[in-house]
Amino acid sequence: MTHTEIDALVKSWIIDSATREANPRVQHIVLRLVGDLCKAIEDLDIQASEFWKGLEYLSAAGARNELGLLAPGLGLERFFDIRADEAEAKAGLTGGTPRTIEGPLYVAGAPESKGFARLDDGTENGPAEILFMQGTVFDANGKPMPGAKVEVWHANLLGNYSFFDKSQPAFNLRRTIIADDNGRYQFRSIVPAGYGCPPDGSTQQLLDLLGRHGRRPAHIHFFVTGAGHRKLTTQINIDGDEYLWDDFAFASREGLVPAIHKISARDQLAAKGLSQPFSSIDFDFHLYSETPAAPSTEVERTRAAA
Ligand code: MBD
Ligand code: FE
Repeated sequence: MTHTEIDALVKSWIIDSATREANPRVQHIVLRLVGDLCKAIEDLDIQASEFWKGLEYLSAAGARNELGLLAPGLGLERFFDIRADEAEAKAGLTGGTPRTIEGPLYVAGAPESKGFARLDDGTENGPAEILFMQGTVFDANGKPMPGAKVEVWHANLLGNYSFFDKSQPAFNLRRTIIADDNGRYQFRSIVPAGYGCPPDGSTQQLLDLLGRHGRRPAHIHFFVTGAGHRKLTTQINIDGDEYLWDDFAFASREGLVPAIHKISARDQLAAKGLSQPFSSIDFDFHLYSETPAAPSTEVERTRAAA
């Protein structure tokens, strides 16, 4: 069939068959997606068995709750970031901290504290490198933002996230820190390890067929919010990771790889009450003012809550 014939046929199925009031946005999107799929079936001569294999794949991925992992693995979550960047550039917003994807592993409701939090429960103290990370949240005018909210979450030494990994205590390596009177935040944690897709899962199954790995470099996630400002969703990467520029989720960005310093001077250890060296990262967040000129950065999606 020609594409024109396909368009007419799909319109008859999706639009002309309506007998009741429809949601026009849903009609528009479904028309487009079904039409594009039929054209792909035609152009690529996709066989019925291949089509059903694809549906079964998506069913299995959904049943395993892996669609939120598949999306970044196919670059789709990154694509929304590229578009959000374009929208902000068009609205004249520049100079803020780069965004990068949320990923599927945020959990709402982490314990909240002012200025400082310790994220780890100490159980990985032996093999782990202690990490202190600190900085200032700045508003759109470059002024510190007391009261800004820094939500932080990251993996443990096995690359696993609490809540999804039931062997960790609730909210391990997850906290909400309210910036202090100087707009400063600081936390103590451990330097995380990189993440790997479940080897027996749906996402890895497809990655294997694509000849790809399912690894992410070690990283730390953030939501940063402040009154009158656009929500920032971002991550920092741990410099030196072998996957730093080879992330299966395409989330590494210039500007999100801060220097990580090894601190071993006696007085600096003493100041932290430590007897072993630790790593330190300084990283500031720069937010944009809320504006109707660019779509909201508040993404509605179902998130876990513990
Ligand atoms: C992660 O930790 C993550 O951040 C993403 C985007 C995908 C899988 C695991
Ligand atoms: Fe992650």
